[in-house]
Amino acid sequence: MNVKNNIILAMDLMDLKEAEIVCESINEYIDTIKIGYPLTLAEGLSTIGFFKDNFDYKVICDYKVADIPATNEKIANQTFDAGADAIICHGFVGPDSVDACKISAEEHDKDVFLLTEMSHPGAVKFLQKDADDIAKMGVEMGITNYVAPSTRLDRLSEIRDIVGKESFIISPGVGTQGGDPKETLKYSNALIIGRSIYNAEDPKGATKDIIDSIQ
Ligand code: O7E
Repeated sequence: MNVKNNIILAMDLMDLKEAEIVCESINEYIDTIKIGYPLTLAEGLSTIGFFKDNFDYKVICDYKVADIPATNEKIANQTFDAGADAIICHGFVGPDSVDACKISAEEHDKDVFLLTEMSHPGAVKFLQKDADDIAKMGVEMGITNYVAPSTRLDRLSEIRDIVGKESFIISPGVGTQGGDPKETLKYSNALIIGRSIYNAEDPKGATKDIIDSIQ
């Protein structure tokens, strides 16, 4: 996936009008957006089409799909039928569940991202110890898109080593959660950034500052 300026906007505002205002202000810098449960539950699945029709964005649906294969398949099919370009699924549920999302993505000619280790402190308790194996599973399954944290560069670097330099890694945790944009891009292909942009007094200026800092 090509991501303009290596920045994916994590749009977790829960009002579509407010989201639209932010997107309009930073439109020249952004061509890829990640939406998740906050906005989808507040405004509906049609938000996917809204961003595609009005901004021509690539839309990554962060539904962290983590169910049995039959249910994952239904969730992924609904998401792609609504126009998503990619879906994010959890890896801890195992290969059969991940495969259901992968097959759905292939049938729709879209992408699947595998979430390895998460960026928040609590991820250290359970998820971290299995994250390398999740990444290895992804490689064995032929998955080429991954999510790994910007908040722990040693872990991000290790996951990069496992998935290889040809894989595409996107990293949340920059800014508000403490991750550094430039350091993260030593290992990652794109940054997922939410609050540092959409909560900024001047989202356009905040985005420009991040872009300047990574050049
Ligand atoms: O901290 P922010 O505001 O910049 O937002 C980060 C976004 O990335 C937010 O939507 C959050 O749900 C998501 N995220 C993490 O913060 N940490 C993770 O480990 C994983 C994600 C995520 O996006 O998962 C799938 C990519």
